[in-house]
Amino acid sequence: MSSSRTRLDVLLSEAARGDRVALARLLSVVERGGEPSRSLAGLAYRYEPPYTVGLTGAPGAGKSTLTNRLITSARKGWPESGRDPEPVAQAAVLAVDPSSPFSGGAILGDRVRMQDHATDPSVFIRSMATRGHLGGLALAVPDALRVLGAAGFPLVLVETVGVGQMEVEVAAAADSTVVVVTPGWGDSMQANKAGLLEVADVFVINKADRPGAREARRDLEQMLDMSHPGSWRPPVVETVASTGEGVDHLWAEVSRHRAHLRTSNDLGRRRRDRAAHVLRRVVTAVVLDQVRLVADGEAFARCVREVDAGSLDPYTAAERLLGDGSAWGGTGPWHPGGA
Ligand SMILES: Nc1nc2c(ncn2[C@@H]2O[C@H](COP(=O)(O)OP(=O)(O)OP(=O)(O)O)[C@@H](O)[C@H]2O)c(=O)[nH]1
Ligand SMILES: [Mg+2]
Repeated sequence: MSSSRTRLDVLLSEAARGDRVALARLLSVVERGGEPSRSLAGLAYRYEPPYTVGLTGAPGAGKSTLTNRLITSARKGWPESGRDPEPVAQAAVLAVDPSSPFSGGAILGDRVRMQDHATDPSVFIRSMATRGHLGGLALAVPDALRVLGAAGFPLVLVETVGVGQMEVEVAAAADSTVVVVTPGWGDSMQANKAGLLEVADVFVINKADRPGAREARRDLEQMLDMSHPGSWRPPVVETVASTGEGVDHLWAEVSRHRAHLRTSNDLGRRRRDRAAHVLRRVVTAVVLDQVRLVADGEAFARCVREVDAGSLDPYTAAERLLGDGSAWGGTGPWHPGGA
């Protein structure tokens, strides 16, 4: 075991014993990417991932306020496990902003909104940005979840700002995905309604104290009527996160979804699909890296000159560059335009 890996191993056991500084360090390793984050993945992926609840929605929809309340409900335990559910010993919150590489502003705002738990040692709150992780947040978030799992967190809430494709992808790294909308949401999310519908396991109409909640519900139910009739129809829950109204009900629906995933075997299938998705992304990122390496080389420059001079066509040139497969780890000859 290399020395950096030993150091990570030590940090991981410290984090598992409740050392929050060690845990924060490990998540910084994930964010920074590179060799250390690969070593860390080698350790963290051996552990069971935490149960992950994703919350996504437009900026200002009330996700952080809702997350803050949801932790309180969640700590009481999973309602579907009986009348006196076992409390969830500790929970973590990851706040992710895919639109910005640095989330300093978001950290501050989220800390304020989640201050109910700021001094609670069994709640860990952290903003995530990517500074160098290969594949960006789409890979950094799953890695961070594994680190939290290895540190012994049974439950993680992931708040993602935004409703674009990237945000939806980050949200889809969750076991249960909660899509947060507000009254009058329809117009602002026209572009990606289909994407949201695809990932939502539970819909929340937050700010239900404002006019238009009933119309928003009608809109959502209509959309759900027209979409695929799977075995799980996403429930629509109304909440007022600022007062906490409806939040226990929301948690009960999340819990019901978790029970559904378990009894239908969908949890295993989802996690396998996600592993395939993550692996595809890693392979893509590695291949692109190799392409960059080839394109920066002297042989490539020589080929460019020859193609430019008309003494070589680009296909033969590519074959020459990749032909013996050495650039791909010796996996055999490359054939342009065919499998
Ligand atoms: N009226 C009303 N206001 C709410 C409700 N929930 C949250 N707010 C307010 O809405 C504002 C935004 O709430 P946040 O929780 O920061 O929303 P967010 O979705 O996390 O925002 P970003 O992380 O910036 O995307 C705050 O001023 C909250 O107090 C609600 O149910 N009703
Ligand atoms: Mg927020």
